Amino acid sequence: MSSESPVLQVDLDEDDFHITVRNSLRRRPRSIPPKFFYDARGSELFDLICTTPEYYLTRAESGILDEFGAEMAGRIGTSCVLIELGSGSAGKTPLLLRHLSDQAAYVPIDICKPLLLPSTQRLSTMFPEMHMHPLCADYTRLPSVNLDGYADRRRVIFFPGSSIGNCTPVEAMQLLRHAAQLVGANSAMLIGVDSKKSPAVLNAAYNDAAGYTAAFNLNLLARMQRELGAKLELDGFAHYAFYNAAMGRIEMHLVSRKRQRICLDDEVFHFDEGETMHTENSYKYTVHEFQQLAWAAGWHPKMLWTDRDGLFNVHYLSLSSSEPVFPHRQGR
Ligand code: AVJ
Repeated sequence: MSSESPVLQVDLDEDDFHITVRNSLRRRPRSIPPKFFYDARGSELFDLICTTPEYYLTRAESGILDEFGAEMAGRIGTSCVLIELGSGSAGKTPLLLRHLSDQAAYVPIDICKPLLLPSTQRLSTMFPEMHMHPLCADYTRLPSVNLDGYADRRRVIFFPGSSIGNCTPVEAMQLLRHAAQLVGANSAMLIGVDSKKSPAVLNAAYNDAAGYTAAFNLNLLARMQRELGAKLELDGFAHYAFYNAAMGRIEMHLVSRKRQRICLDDEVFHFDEGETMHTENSYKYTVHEFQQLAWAAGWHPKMLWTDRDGLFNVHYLSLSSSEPVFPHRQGR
């Protein structure tokens, strides 16, 4: 937003964490959606994960955006309204924004309120003429985005980081379908997707030697203590992440190291030794698999950029079938 600071809109359900944790502790097997990782501490830990040598995703995608950002801007249109899902600290976003015009607008959507305003303000300083409208919301619940005043601009969803991997393929298709309805005819999407590769590389990426991924996973329990007053022993649980090749996904769990209990409100929940709470899936897709999924959701894959080592893909999808298809580009 030129000269004024961006106004943060908030559209969050404050009870969501409490109700979800209670319901998931009552069920077996136990699982909690990964969106709850991202309180202030969790978002900070995620940024640290992105700096580790093992977590190749961020480096590969940043490399693609750095090399091909200008081409991407050409595809999406330099005066678009760019809606970023799960913008977080938006470290990679300038690599795209620097190729857009001052007429473009930027709508970052993130669930972590303490992060959203400072990260938008940082971008505002870098691109002072660009209109910015931060929205604090849970993008898995498809918030409505007010785009009055931008009726004539092309709407483009920017969904980097392979966050789509948190969804099952069926959920991913539904999310892509709903996103299409949200932005409407002629819109487009730039979406980052991690590819299938050797289990050794994948397992290392989710078990970094510095222990940030473990801390990120365990922070979910610490958050239950802090925000919900849950009584539990943090040391009683361990980080567990592995590539499930049959499902094509990384699974993260919190494993109970012994027989123990968690108390929430007045309810007691028992854990056997070895029992887990499933905290995240991170699906990996070949180019073909993801393009099939996009097609099934009503999007037309029109272009694709890959890093030199073939670790990561950024897909350009359009809702208009008449747009030409461009050749695949691979990094140097
Ligand atoms: C933000 C969902 C893409 O699955 O790689 C990183 C989150 N979890 N390390 C991913 C994550 C553990 C990340 N996404």
